[in-house]
Amino acid sequence: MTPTARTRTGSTRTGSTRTVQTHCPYCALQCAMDLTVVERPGAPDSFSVDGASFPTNQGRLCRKGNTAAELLTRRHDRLTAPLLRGDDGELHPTTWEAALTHVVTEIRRIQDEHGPDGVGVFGSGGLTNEKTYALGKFARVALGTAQIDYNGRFCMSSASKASTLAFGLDRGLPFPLTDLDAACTVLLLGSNVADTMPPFVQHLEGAQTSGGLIVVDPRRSATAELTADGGGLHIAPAPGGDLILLLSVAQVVLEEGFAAEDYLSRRVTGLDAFRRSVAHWWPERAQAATGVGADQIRLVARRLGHAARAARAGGDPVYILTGRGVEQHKDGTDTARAAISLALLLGLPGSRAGGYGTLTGQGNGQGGREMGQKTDQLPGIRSITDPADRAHMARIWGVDEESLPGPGQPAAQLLHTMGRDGGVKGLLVHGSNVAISAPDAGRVVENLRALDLLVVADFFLSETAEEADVVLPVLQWAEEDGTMTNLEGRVLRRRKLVEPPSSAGPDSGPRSELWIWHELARRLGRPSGFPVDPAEVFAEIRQATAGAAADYSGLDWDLIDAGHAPYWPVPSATLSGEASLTGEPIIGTTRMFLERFAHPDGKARLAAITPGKISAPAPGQLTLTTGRHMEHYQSGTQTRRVPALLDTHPEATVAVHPATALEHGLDDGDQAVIANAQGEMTARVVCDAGIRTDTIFAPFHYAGAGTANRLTQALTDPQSRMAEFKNTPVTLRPAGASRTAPAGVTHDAEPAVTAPSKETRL
Ligand SMILES: Nc1nc2c(c(=O)[nH]1)N[C@H]1C(S)=C(S)[C@@H](COP(=O)(O)OP(=O)(O)OC[C@H]3O[C@@H](n4cnc5c(=O)[nH]c(N)nc54)[C@H](O)[C@@H]3O)O[C@H]1N2
Ligand SMILES: Nc1nc2c(c(=O)[nH]1)N[C@H]1C(S)=C(S)[C@@H](COP(=O)(O)OP(=O)(O)OC[C@H]3O[C@@H](n4cnc5c(=O)[nH]c(N)nc54)[C@H](O)[C@@H]3O)O[C@H]1N2
Ligand code: SF4
Ligand SMILES: [Mo]
Repeated sequence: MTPTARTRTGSTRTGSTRTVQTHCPYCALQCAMDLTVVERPGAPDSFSVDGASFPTNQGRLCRKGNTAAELLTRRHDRLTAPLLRGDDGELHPTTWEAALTHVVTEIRRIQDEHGPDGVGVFGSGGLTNEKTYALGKFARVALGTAQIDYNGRFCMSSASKASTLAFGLDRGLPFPLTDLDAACTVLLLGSNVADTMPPFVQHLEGAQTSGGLIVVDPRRSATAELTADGGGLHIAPAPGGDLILLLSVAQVVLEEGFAAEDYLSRRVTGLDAFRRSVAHWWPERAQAATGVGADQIRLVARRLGHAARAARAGGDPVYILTGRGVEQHKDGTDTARAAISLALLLGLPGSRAGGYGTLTGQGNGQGGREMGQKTDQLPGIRSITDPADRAHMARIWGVDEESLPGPGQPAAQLLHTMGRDGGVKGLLVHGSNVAISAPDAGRVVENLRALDLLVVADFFLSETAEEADVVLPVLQWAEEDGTMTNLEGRVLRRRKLVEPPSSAGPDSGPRSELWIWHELARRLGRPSGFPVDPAEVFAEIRQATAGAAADYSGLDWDLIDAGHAPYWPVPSATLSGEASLTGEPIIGTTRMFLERFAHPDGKARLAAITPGKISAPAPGQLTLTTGRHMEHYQSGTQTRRVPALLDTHPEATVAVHPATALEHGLDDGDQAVIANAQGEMTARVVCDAGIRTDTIFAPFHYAGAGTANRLTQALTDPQSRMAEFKNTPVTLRPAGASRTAPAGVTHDAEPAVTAPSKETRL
């Protein structure tokens, strides 16, 4: 059971010491922390961070959280004044007045020439709810552009689409994270929580010790390693093999009578179509396409089948969870849908027997995907094409419904066409470093340079900001107030502790983004509607989302400030409170779908899933997959500036199986060149006997020649428009060796049956 979490109510002051109760600036686990500043006259402030009691982290923090305050003290590279590119081609400090005047003049010029859609906006799942909401409104109302999308397209879009199709609604974890503590079995696909959310691992301990932790990952990640204790399983498919693997597990579940017949008939539609579509994926057929032995596929199905049967009879629950490893593919939606379908077959979602969840990634990855910065969406997960949703938002925003644009281009398309025919000519970026994190980053950088106007708001000069015409210095984390929605759908308070550093000149210094949009809107002829106070924006979010799927209307700023961290949806009518197991007051919908799913008939949807052609590397090629180190966050703008983190992982690396390294003339510690038709990257080889021999793994955190996204292709999932980040054909050679013909784009062929290395087999 969860220890009681005290309500996290605000700030305390003793002498020159002040502490705020807040949450980590990085990932969606949103670990609670007490952040303290000691103000010393004549000396720089000093900061300390302590993990605090909250159900997701229970006092623990990872190395990133522990060192988060170091970024508050950086002076030499913190952006403190707006920068404007001069005639000499260099960025020079300027005043806000000059910077904003330039931005507005250029926006007007571009829109006069190319229409409102000539200017685009790129947002982020790292922004607070208030900033996300205001950015979506700014794009539609002040710029009048359809061209807004955000980095969550590269993160949560496949799982979000799949959950919406299957359940009618997408909340990453539709249950409290602490429900996992009681699990006997957890199937974790393509997620490396031991590195990406270390305090999360404590919630897997129950499943781990009872031998029920099953991790699916082409390499023996730190999380896969957890299966070594207690008799869990590590299954190592070839990258992209997950879809057929899941369909085959489902085939065995159906064939061997493990399906939850009663639950399926009461709560689910589409079973027959799904059953027909998986019927031919018997394990012996699936093993060639997945790189996983038929015996292992059966073993997974039987373990899940037995555990779920016991759970339905009142035993410990069973969960199926997905991460980016299975979702960031050109068939990521189908793969997430297959995971959900398996959970439905076993009778888990919306029941006490367990459930399905996706592990949201960015700090506000959940709120960020529901406040209207997605190109096809309005706040509350309203649809930008639905007449009733448009009418509601037009009323809230005080504009004509006809003036609201429709959907624009999703992230990859926006970035791959900008600066070219048919693409935007101006782009405003808030909270993303696309020069490093977007697919086919080489093309993205070329396109950034081709724009007439690139405006980047950041607190450091990211690699994307380096390309900008105008850089706007903004507030970071502990310098601003706001709310964030964590991976369980709980709405949390981010609290301001300190003022931003001042700058040398007058009329400069970092400003809040709410202020920036207020000022830009005013200059663009929208003098009202863009408040600078986050509490005021939050009040508008309540109205905007009232009656919508992601309903925040029953919340208010003071309630969240009082530390209740409610779970959405919170329609006004349910604002009554519910006592949790721990006595902590909780408001909102802790467990979703217990009575009904969110489709109009209350039922979840199964449907036929038909995999497309299977791609496999051509002879001589390897599959590159990408991901994360514990010490670096995303494009690394922040964590590459924390010395302790940079020292641990100072440069790009590539994990290569020792046999593969030998075959390619490489040894541990050598510099290698990884290449294909998109580009090349250079990385230091780390020999890893835990990775498949046909697969190599590189983190995407680095700039310059170490940018893994120089290699990723512009392929996207047709349903979610997620990019293919985790299955890229490449060649590998020692740095300095002569170049052989680069690998082309994915070649469609019968898949190579490459057995996982001995170490990765069970
Ligand atoms: N340290 C750190 N933590 C983070 C972040 C960070 O940048 N750094 N980012 C945050 C964000 S935004 C996100 S989205 C989450 C991401 O969190 P995760 O989803 O855990 O992160 P990844 O490392 O991208 O991928 C997870 C695993 O998928 C495996 N994988 C790769 N290809 C495949 C495949 O085809 N199939 C399967 N089954 N597995 C595959 C990789 O080997 C990797 O171990 O982390 C959050 N937390
Ligand atoms: N190859 C490969 N590529 C990937 C992935 C992968 O697994 N493999 N994962 C994808 C995923 S899941 C994600 S989420 C993306 C993330 O990649 P990005 O979108 O690049 O995310 P960050 O590196 O977090 O970039 C955030 C930038 O915004 C700044 N920033 C932080 N907070 C704020 C704020 O409040 N306002 C403003 N204006 N700026 C702020 C930071 O300093 C930083 O420069 O990368 C994607 N790219
Ligand atoms: S796990 Fe995520 S939220 Fe927790 S301390 Fe680490 S980066 Fe911060
Ligand atoms: Mo992400």
